[in-house]
Amino acid sequence: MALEQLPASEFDSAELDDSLMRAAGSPPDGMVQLLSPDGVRTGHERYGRYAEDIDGETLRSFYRDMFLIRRFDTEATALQRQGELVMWVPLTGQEGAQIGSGRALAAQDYVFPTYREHGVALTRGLELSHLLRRFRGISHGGWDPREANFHLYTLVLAAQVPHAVGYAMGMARDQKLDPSQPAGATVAYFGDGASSEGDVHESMVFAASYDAPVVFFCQNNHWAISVPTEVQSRIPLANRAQGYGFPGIRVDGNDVLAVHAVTRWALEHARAGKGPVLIEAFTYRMSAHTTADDPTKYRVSADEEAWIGRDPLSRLEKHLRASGAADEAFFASLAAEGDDLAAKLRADVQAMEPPAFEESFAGVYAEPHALINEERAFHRSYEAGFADTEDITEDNAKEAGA
Ligand SMILES: Cc1ncc(C[n+]2csc(CCOP(=O)(O)OP(=O)(O)O)c2C)c(N)n1
Ligand SMILES: [Mg+2]
Repeated sequence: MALEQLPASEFDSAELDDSLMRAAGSPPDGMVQLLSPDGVRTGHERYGRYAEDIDGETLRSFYRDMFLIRRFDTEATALQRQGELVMWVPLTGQEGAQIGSGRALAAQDYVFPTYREHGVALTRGLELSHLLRRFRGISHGGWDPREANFHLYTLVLAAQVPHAVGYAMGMARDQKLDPSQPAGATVAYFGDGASSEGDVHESMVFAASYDAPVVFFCQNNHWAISVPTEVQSRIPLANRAQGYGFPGIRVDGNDVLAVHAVTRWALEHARAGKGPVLIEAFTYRMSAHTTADDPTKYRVSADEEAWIGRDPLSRLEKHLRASGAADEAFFASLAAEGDDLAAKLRADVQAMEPPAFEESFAGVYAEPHALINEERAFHRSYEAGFADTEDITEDNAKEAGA
């Protein structure tokens, strides 16, 4: 095909039907919101009561979490640019969706994240530098998922969603066997792009059939790398839940309070054995897909600027200042805390040691496994083949007169 015959862009939005654009891409009526972009707190007939007890102190702590994870994200991006990380996946813009939902979790709940859920990791108390181990290329995982009920990052789109359903079914059965244990639920995080994967649909059918205690939490950040949401769905993603027979809620993902309220409701619903819920958090990926991506190639800056006006941090800051819940000293001390966190993160990353040989093979199966034994033996002999490489390099250098 001659170059001039190629379309200017793979997905020309102008060619898409107007109603389709409205359905999937722009904020519709009926989206749950409890904090307007100007920082004004409002109510909601159904979900408002799930935020009634959120006072100034809790709102300050929501802000603190969002601020610190954004600072963490900025530092991780800088570390990648300086060659300390192989790649980084920024979360900027999605702090409200992640902190709001993460802070609704109970200790016994279990999270299945994608690769971008740094904010949720913070709410689970995960040591943040551990998130960077994989991106430094020194670990296949980086943490023990059982310690904070936070599964390893999953790079294969939607692969974690069936896991979340199966785990939820197991939790429900365990709880039946031992009713003294608190009922728990799982949360399956995935993106608007991943929502097109068969794994998500199979999971939803299965979860509905067995009333699994799972919350499907879709962050619609408008992009799957360079593909806009409009291409993934002709209807709002939350409406898909109806087809599976369980509730679907579209929430303003940049409103931490609204996200918190609907997630609390959904988790209660799931833990009570009433079955799954789909939450679509309507948000925006304000940064690149990863540090290997250049969004200027496929989206216009006017869109990015419009979303800056809906920033989850500045809307809560406006509310905290206007309501008198936080003063200048609060923001100043938080900025200092963020800088300390960034400095510690940098030091931790630079001090990271490569993993011990055995570690790469541990944790794949719960018990010893013949295949793993074979692979470990192969790699040991493979690495042994390089044993004299250093000497050879030194000899070559001597010969070359270095
Ligand atoms: C099964 C599979 N197909 C393709 C990819 C390549 N890929 C990585 S991220 C991505 C886009 C995902 O978009 P979305 O689900 O909206 O999540 P986001 O990155 O926006 O958080 C694609 C296509 C992959 N990792 N796994
Ligand atoms: Mg996306």
